[in-house]
Amino acid sequence: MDEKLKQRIANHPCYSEDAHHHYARMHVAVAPACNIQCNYCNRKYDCANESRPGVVSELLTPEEAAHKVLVVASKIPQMTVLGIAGPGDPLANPEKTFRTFELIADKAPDIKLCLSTNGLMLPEYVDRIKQLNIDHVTITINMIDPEIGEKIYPWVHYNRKRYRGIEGVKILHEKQMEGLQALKEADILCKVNSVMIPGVNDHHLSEVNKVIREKGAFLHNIMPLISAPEHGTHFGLTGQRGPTPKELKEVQDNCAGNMKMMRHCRQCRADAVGLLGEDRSQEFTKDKFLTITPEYDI
Ligand code: CLF
Ligand code: SF4
Repeated sequence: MDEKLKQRIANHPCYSEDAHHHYARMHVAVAPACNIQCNYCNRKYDCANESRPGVVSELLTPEEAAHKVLVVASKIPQMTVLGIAGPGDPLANPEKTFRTFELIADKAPDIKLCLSTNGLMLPEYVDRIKQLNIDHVTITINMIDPEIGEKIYPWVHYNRKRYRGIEGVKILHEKQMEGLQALKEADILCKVNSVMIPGVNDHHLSEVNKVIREKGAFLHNIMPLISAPEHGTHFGLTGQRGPTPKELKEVQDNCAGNMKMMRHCRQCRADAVGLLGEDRSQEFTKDKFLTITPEYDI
């Protein structure tokens, strides 16, 4: 890896395995809406593309979010990255998401900005992402074959219309590929998350890996499906299981010869705060951070 690239990931705990021991990230939950349906998601909870399902995050306005970032930065100096990852899809809430990034770029310019999306609206926003100097974008790509996608996504909402079944999946797939390409052209680092769903896309993920590698993704994070009936997701209710640790490792190992794999993901909350694997979100709930330090009021 060249020096410049090393610098770009040096203090990002998700993009650099070394960094995750020393640097913290935080998420702000400003993006409630979503434009697709994943069978592993129940909208009452955080976006399971990047987050632990079954967790409800406290929604913030962009101003509250910026306030929170300043408070957390003052208490946790190792906090280097601010991510927006839900609880829905950040790019299905573009005003809220970009307003938050703008405020933070203005008030705390040293903090790296990070974004996670299902990719449907990505081609439309790559220029804006570049302008705001957001150098890390995650796309969740679970398939490159719409027939497999049909088992994962019942519908996609695009341009004010709902597309069911394979028609919707084809749009999603196209936009994900376009988005990935556009990130590459804009020289923005891209991580791809794939949720491993046994019997659905487990054997397909090596093909996903091949395509995203060819298109220039920097890192691949294969995450296990977490499916519990009490979360009320389609997969949870139909008894779809997640992979065993051994099955997950086998798929990751299979792809590892080809590109850099992320293996230290902790499937965070949409309002996570702290080192990966450490959950300090309860120290910074709205009632706490808004009253403790009113001087950060935006
Ligand atoms: Fe957040 Fe995601 Fe950015 Fe990291 S998390 S938006 S890339 S700053 Fe990291 Fe958490 Fe795994 Fe995500 S451990 S769920 S990969
Ligand atoms: Fe849920 Fe995220 Fe999928 Fe939207 S993209 S349906 S919030 S898991």
